[in-house]
Amino acid sequence: MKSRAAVAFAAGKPLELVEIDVEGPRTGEVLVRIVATSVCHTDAYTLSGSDPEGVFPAVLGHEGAGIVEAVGEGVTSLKVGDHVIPLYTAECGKCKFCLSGKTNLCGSVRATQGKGLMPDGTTRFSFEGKPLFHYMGTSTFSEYTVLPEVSLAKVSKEAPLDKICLLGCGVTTGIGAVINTAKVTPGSTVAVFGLGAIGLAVIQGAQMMNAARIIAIDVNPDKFELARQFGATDFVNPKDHSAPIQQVIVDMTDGGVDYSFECIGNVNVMRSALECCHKGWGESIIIGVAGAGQEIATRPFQLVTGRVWKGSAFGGVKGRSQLPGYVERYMKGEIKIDEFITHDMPFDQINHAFDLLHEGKSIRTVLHY
Ligand code: NAD
Ligand code: AHE
Ligand code: ZN
Repeated sequence: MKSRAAVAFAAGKPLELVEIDVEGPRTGEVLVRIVATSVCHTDAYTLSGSDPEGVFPAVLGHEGAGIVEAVGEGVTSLKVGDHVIPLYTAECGKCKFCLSGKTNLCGSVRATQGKGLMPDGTTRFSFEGKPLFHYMGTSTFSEYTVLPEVSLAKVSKEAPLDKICLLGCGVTTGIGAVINTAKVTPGSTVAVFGLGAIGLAVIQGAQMMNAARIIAIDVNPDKFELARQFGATDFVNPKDHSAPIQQVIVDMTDGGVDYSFECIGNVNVMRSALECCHKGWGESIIIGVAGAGQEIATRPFQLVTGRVWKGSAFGGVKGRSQLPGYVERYMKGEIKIDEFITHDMPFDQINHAFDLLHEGKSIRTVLHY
């Protein structure tokens, strides 16, 4: 079938709006009509060429929501008409990872997903007869996309797809990192570095966990007002200080924070986030994605003296079993999503959505097909 899509033909170039060919679902696969998708910084990161797994030409996009259009042979858990959120972290329920009870990472499709291919090693997308790669197992920048069954969470039909698409990445990642990865305790002091959708969702999660003090840190002061609305109590612009930012935070908090979250993808800030943690127990969670070749550094003494460094992917959330609950909580007003959506536009304005993100003018832009 034909599908409208925004194709990344090469790193560092704008997406091109074209009509691509999409092959039907094979065994264990599902064809989905994406109704809405948003743009996450990780899409921009891969498009920039910094992602070691970035392959081109590809159909990017991983924060979407849609409706099942067709199912391949052997698909039992989904049927035509079901509402779904694509998952870049699959959940097969059977692999060593899924059975470990220790992680949300799933091994079932990850190897081929990282190569831009379906689990059988081939692609369902092509343009002018030449193959296009998939991305993160989701490729939501095509109106019709094919995913493995294990990469789809079935959600309530009552929920608006143009809002819950944000649960495909940003909102879930931030809230989940607080609840599942850090397990923030009531009364804690929390520092959040970077106030895009991820950082704001961390603030929302910290407020849900009754943190006493939430310090919002960004070099763009325009982000502070929304951070305040999500529950931040203190606001720090590193540009206003000559001292290293970790020292500023340590001085503000009688020795450091209980938890910090890096939501930028900057390895220098990751160090600051660790070093602003309290001696003996402070934990720092890396959420930001750093470019190829980048490495983190600190004095080992920081860890010897009790600080803990952790990372979080998709907020530690198991998509198929737990995302429907996030949708329900949004419907009950317990999780905010609408407040992240600063812009709404037709899908063909997708390059503008990338520009707004780069310029620091948007939190999330929802694109409608
Ligand atoms: P974003 O671009 O909307 O937000 C980043 C924010 O960081 C901006 O407000 C920017 O002003 C701020 N910033 C930049 N440099 C800074 C600095 N030196 N000090 C303080 N603030 C600074 O991005 P986003 O969509 O919120 O994504 C944030 C990061 O999280 C990205 O690296 C993205 O790839 C990553 N991410 C990771 C996961 C995961 O599962 N681990 C999921 C989603 C996104
Ligand atoms: N491809 C990159 C790594 C990218 C990465 O870390 N992705 C995050 C999700 S970002 C969503 O916006 C993640 O969940 N990683 C776990 C996984 O299995 O990919 C690289 O460095 O190769
Ligand atoms: Zn993302």
